[in-house]
Amino acid sequence: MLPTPWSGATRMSRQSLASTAGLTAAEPPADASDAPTDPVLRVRTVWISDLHLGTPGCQALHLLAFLRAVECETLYLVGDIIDGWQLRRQWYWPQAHNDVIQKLLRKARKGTRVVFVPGNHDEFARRYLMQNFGGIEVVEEAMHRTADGRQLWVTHGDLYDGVIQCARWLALLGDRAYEFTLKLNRHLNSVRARLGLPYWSLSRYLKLKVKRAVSYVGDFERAVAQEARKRGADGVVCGHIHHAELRDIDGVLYANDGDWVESLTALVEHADGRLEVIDWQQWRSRPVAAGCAAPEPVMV
Ligand SMILES: [Mn+2]
Repeated sequence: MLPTPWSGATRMSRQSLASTAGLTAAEPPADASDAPTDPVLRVRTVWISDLHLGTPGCQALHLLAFLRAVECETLYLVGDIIDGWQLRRQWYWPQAHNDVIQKLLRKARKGTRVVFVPGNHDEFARRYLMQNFGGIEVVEEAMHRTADGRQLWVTHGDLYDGVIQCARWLALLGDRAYEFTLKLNRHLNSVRARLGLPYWSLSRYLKLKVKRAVSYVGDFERAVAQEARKRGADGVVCGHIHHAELRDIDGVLYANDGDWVESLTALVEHADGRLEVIDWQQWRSRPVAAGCAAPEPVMV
């Protein structure tokens, strides 16, 4: 007899809600012997961003698995949750994307504090700041206090992105261009071959792009860290550049929760205030007995 895939997570959810006093580190359930092997990640806080629901790129099934496995007191949705830019061009909304929304609403209903900080792709939500949708708070930015007393400023980050700030049209173009590039690349070389042209080195072109991208990422990280310091925060939690990270930048903690398009990552705060980047692919395949931490956790 097989248990339903996530019955374990549901049972644990009730248990931990009943004993959230300190949300102590994960303990095996009393009936561990016959419990399904699905892991449960019990933490104080979770930050996820850049889900890009409404696009084919969104890894909704992995995201659902993560949302089912994780339990927290507070869940921050750090922007680019629903991709309004792409939905306006073409409607794409499969069942799994609906399921993600339902899961988020359900968490809010069941007692998780869910806070939505809109990003640039879901900037339409910025019209509804300070409102509440089915228990989900919509705020422009947030200040989170960790269990060990640190103040973390929570923002999507696009407002500190030079490209987006200086030329919105360029950013929109860039988003579209990225999609096109993927399609174009497939056809490009067959066309060139037909025209009798030699193979064009895509890799050389990309290397050049990456070099520029590295300095772009560095600029972005420094800009948000500086802004956090201005606000008197000890650190910043953001998303936007689809690259999970946890490190110190000139005495300010820079935390990026990554994305659910490519990297499938989240940022979590443990009961004691410790922060960790969860790589979902790695985490779900780790041995269950190992407790809460990922195999090689990055912690600050
Ligand atoms: Mn963004």
